[in-house]
Amino acid sequence: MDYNRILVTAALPYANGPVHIGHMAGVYVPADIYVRYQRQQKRDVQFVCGSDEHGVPITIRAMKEGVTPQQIVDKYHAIIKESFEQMGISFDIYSRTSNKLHHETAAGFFKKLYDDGLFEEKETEQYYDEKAKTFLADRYIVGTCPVCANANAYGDQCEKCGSTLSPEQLINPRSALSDAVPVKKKTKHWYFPLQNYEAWLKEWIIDGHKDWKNNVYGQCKSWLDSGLQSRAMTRDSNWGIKVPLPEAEGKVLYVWFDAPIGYISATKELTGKWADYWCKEDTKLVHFIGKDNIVFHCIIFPAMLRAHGNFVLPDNVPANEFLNIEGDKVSTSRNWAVWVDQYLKDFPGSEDVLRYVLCANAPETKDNDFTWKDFQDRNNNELASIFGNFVNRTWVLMHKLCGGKVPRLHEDILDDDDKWIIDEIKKSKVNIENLIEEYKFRDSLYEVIDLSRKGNQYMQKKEPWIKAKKMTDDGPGSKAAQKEVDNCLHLCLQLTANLAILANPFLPHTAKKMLHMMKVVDKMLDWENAGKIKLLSVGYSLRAPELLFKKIEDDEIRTQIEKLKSGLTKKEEAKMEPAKTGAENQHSDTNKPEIVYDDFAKLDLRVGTVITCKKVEKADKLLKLTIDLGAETRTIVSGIALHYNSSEMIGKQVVVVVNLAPRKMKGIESQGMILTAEDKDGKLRLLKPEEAVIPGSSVS
Ligand code: B3M
Ligand code: ZN
Repeated sequence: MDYNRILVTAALPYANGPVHIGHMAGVYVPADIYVRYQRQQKRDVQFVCGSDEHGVPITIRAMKEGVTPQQIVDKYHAIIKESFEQMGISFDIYSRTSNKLHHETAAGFFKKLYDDGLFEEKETEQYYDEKAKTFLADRYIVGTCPVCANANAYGDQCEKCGSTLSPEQLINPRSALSDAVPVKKKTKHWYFPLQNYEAWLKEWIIDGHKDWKNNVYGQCKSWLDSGLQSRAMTRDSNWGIKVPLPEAEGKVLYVWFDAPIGYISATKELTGKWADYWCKEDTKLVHFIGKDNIVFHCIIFPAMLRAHGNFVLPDNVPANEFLNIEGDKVSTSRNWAVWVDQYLKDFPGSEDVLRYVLCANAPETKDNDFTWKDFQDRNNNELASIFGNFVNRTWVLMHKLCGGKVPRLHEDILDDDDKWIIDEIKKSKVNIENLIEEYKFRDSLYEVIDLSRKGNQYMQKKEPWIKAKKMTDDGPGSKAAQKEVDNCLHLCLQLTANLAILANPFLPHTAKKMLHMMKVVDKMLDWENAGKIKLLSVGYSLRAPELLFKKIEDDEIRTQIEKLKSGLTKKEEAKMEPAKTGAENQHSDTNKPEIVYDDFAKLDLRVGTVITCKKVEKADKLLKLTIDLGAETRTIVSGIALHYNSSEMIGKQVVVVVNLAPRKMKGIESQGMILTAEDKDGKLRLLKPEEAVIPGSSVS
């Protein structure tokens, strides 16, 4: 299908805190690269985003800061917007879901589905806080995690072990608002029957979108394979968009119902032609998101759009995985994060360095790690030493040997090296555009740097500074030498102009500086100019060189690492230490009290062999295994589904704690626990004997 316009959306960040580099790497930098490239292609593209200002994340934050939700969203909306602007994330609109237009649009959307009879009304029992006189959303209920015994697990998730939970599973639940023991109370809600769209979704995604990234397609498939269910689209709360029904006092739209409609409202706010982008079949709709948003963008929102009718569906949802920091998961509660607003204060003028590092290291196919050392290395060894150095050498030599003007290209003496570099420029353009169209931003950025590397190689081979010595002789060689110097610098200058075009999607601030040095207008950045070697006219005088990238010193990096650690408690810092030396398991907990042998001997650990293994339905992280323990077989539910798939588990030997009291998970009784260790990427790895042993062998 040929498209006539492109609508790009980037996930609406919750206005409950500043954005960190994980958000940037996963969503906003790739989206911006894509959009800038499309604009250079002169395609009709709009880029919409805004703050997500509803839902529990906002009210929780307000509670923590002791202010109103409105104060929270006003504060963080401004901070986030500013960070995006400074980082050069070039939204056509950055809106917010508290806008009147959005409230009307989302409520209208709900009303249409309601009027069409597409919701199910259900009365259920939910936790209620009698002290605070309010129903408690999952996040407002805390209690002990049934999986890892963390005393502060939330009603929807345990942040310590990552298990997905429901409030009923928590041991000793209590209200996060008042500490009261919650009671069950009846409440009515409107449910969207996703199962009615299952057959259609299967056809649309499983058959129709094999082109989506593996991580996206795989997650969708696993959701669809385990069957869809009705999902409540309303909540008991007074913060959000009021449910537009007279009997719905005290109820608001579920934040994941209203937030994606925010893309539509933002487009409405942006242009009177919003319906072209949302309703015409020849629109290419692309959602840039992080992996935790996949189900909402690939299943729930498309089903909503389909139910409503008259909307286009996403052509692609290039979701990224997560970016860890210094070997550990980003955690806003532990302040283990690099905040963009802070970065911009500490490294003014280095927006492109961060864009570069985040793209070069983007978690496109798996979780990836950001380290300050890698940041420094990439800046110093790639941006400064390769890209910056090439441009700077070209400029200095052109001023010294060609009077500050673009020299002629003498076609009669073009040699193989000249032809090679001309060819490389052309090839890079084609490679970069193909890779960007396929959402492979890391690889495309690599091509940009590689082209500048080739520029350096070319110049090194040509050695214009040596030839320049002959230019000062009066002999017959002087003219020939000048011609060779002219050709080398002519081509290096044309290469620089090409680099500005090709680098612009990734490094827009740098491209702008390069345009200034070349004294050319923005128009030169049109993509159709890339690959050409007649961008700068002969005789045109150019400005003095500007420093594109400066080296980052060790102490700047040290300061950042200290800053990162300063947010941690002493206990957490002690835990981090081994990671820095690389000596031991970085997560080893040095804080558990000493035990005597008898304590250890209480554990009955045995080696077993996995006989069957199946994914637990409606649980992202759980696998159900049957394990041969020699004298018996046992059923064990283990939270390793994100790290092992069921087929690869079969036949593996594992270490099992067999005398652990059984407990139910998702309705299945788990009769023991499998031991794992976490590797540096946060992946769980099984513990197993070095060589196979007889099932049932005890571990001591
Ligand atoms: N605010 C979740 C998030 O920030 C949510 C995205 C909404 S996109 C419509 O991860
Ligand atoms: Zn837990």
